Amino acid sequence: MSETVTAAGSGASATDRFQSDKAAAAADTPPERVDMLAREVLDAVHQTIRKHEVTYDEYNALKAWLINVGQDGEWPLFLDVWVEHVVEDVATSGREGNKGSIEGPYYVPDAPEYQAEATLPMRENEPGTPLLFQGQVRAVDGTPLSGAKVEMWQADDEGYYSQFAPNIPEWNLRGAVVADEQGNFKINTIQPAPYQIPTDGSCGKLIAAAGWHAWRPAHLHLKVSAPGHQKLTAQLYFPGDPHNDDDIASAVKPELLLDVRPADSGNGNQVTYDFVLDAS
Ligand code: MBD
Ligand code: FE
Repeated sequence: MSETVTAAGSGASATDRFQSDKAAAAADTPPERVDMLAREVLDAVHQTIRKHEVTYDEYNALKAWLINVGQDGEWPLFLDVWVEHVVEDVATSGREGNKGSIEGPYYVPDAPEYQAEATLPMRENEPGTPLLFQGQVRAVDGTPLSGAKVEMWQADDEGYYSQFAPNIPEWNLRGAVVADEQGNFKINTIQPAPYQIPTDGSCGKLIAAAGWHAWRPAHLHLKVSAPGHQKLTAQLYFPGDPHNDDDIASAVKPELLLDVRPADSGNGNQVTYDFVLDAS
């Protein structure tokens, strides 16, 4: 029997991933700052309770829900969907180069590396519309960034990510492409499907209880880096997607919409998108 896709399955994978890649690199935050931040967050919670006269039943429902978020492994999903976009905004507000967007819970480092013109790893007859994604990486002053690295990861045509859903090859639709001397790259992939965050876990319960929807518009994830420059984490979106205007993760910006056209090859679509990186 094949494993099914569950919130607890993808949640456990995302939690393990985070614990092994990022949790150890905890910020060295001074106690004065921890004190200030913790107090202000708690003050905001207390104020909300007083303002809306939160009941014991509601308090206990919240307590049970918070316990379940952890048990489902959905803290990475919860935080990346409802909090990360503000952290990203604050962290990148001074940049002159490309707008970025949130990383989300499904990045995996050290994907297979390719030179300048590549096809992302995919299954034989990978379902979906072929997409040629090409562009150039430059500095703010227009200098091409020779040897820049473009890491890309995305959902498949059913909205599933490799390593976070069962029965998908390990590096499916994940790769790192090293641009040529002129900073140019060409990546062959397929167009991802819109993504619905798991509805059978705690995040899904919140969405249902609040009468929200669980959709993110179809998107490509990217990290673009070059020596001496700030790494750009971005997502790119497809015009016409019904959820570009109401992404559950609030991670769409107008600068991140692609201008997709029929491919010159006659096979699927193509799009050109250039990246401009700020100096570090
Ligand atoms: C995703 O694919 C995603 O990109 C984010 C930010 C949250 C949940 C799923
Ligand atoms: Fe995603």
